[in-house]
Amino acid sequence: MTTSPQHRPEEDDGGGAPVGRRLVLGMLGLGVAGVAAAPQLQRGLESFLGAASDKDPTGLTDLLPNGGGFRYYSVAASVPHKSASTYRLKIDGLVDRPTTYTLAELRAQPQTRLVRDVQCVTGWRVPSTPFEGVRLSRLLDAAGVRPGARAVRFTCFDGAYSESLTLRQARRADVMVALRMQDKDLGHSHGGPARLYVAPMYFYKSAKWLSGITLTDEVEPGYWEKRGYDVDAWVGDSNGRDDESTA
Ligand SMILES: Nc1nc2c(c(=O)[nH]1)N[C@H]1C(S)=C(S)[C@@H](COP(=O)(O)O)O[C@H]1N2
Ligand SMILES: [Mo]
Repeated sequence: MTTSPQHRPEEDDGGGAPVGRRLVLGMLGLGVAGVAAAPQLQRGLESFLGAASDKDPTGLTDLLPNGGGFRYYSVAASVPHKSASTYRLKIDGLVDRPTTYTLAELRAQPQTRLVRDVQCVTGWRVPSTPFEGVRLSRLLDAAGVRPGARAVRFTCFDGAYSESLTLRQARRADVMVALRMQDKDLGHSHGGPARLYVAPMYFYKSAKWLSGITLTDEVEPGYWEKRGYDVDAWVGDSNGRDDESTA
């Protein structure tokens, strides 16, 4: 047994098994009822499927909702869908001009495109993945960050997940509110209509279904960080488990 914190949403308090895994287990005839009680089976299945798409000997991971080497992660059992007309992103806290953006307003801002590897802390990686959206620094400047602000907290309309960055990290040019991924509008399962994208950090920093950006005086650890993950999640330089043996 390992003593390091694990990255297994299906074992968390309140969460359900990720939909993609239910789908695959169902396809394999294993049923759904035993999933939450059978993390060992879950891990066995994961190694059977391969840790990344290019190692998947079965092609089964292509049938997951996200396909393309991505794993679907949600700590919430179900997440409401937001459309272009119902989506809102609110920026508040220690700012001079609290602002609520519609999706159209976010799309009307200058867009930045970045192509980097996506790296989950459990070992899977998706190389050269394009993300497009609005630089977070731009939204922060528009809101007028007050001198006392030191950190940014992100909240999600799944009602469960949260993330955080220092203000300095949040102002980096490779941190954005992403509206597109792989040259398509961000779909629901990848956190659409808008997610945070923190290119230089492990993918758990990239909060899906982003609904709130709050300027605060200090960093408040996010969902996984309260459960043992590093707040400063630089790829290759934190968590000490960037390898498949711990997935
Ligand atoms: N709201 C929310 N955002 C989240 C998560 C989550 O469970 N809920 N999981 C994180 C983790 S651990 C990873 S690896 C990525 C997965 O993104 P994907 O589902 O688009 O592959 O989302 C991150 N953002
Ligand atoms: Mo992850």
